[in-house]
Amino acid sequence: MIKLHHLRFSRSTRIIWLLEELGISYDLVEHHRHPETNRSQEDLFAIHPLGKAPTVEIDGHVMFESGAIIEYIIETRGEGELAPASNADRAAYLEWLQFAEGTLAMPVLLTLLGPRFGGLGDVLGGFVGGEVKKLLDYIDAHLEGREFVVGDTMTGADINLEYLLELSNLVGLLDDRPNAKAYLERLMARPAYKKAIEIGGPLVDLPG
Ligand SMILES: N[C@@H](CCC(=O)N[C@@H](CS)C(=O)NCC(=O)O)C(=O)O
Repeated sequence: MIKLHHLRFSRSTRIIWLLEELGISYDLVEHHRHPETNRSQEDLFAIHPLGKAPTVEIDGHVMFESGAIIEYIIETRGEGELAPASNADRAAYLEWLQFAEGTLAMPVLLTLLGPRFGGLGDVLGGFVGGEVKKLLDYIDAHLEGREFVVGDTMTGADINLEYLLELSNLVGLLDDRPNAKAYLERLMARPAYKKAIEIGGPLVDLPG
């Protein structure tokens, strides 16, 4: 049985969503952020020295890093679901699966976290703003006429990307990117996504 360590208000909702899409049963262990620092606490560090969410206990391994977890679960338990429908799409699939955390996450998260730490300043702010614009424009253009980022069916790449688009949307970054916004809304309307939110709570702790 997969044991999923879920941190409230975090990316680990992705893995709840993945498991709900695939109809795989799992044990969920809920962890909470420190009320002041907003970081992981000892209970998550007791599972893995990095204290990151998501972390899963699977096939005798304690595994972190969303993209690897998504790929491993799809490969070992997906029975073809959420994998690219055609082998010809595999290169693009791996590229998009890794793009979310490898390239998009840092500038999006710095944009969101910057104000909490007194702003990014002109130089870093300029760099991050330029990256966010370039990357979100790229995603928006790629999604023109497409339902999913790869092929004609949903894959793990869509699940990994959604979290960062949802954060981007919260700060208005998708307002002028209609393809990305419509794609995000389609993903958020999926029954398994809604179930994941019911189980794991919202991705972000919004005031009020
Ligand atoms: N690239 C990693 C990032 C993992 C990560 O930073 N998770 C955040 C939650 S969204 C976390 O564990 N934050 C708590 C902390 O670092 O103290 C992944 O996609 O799994």
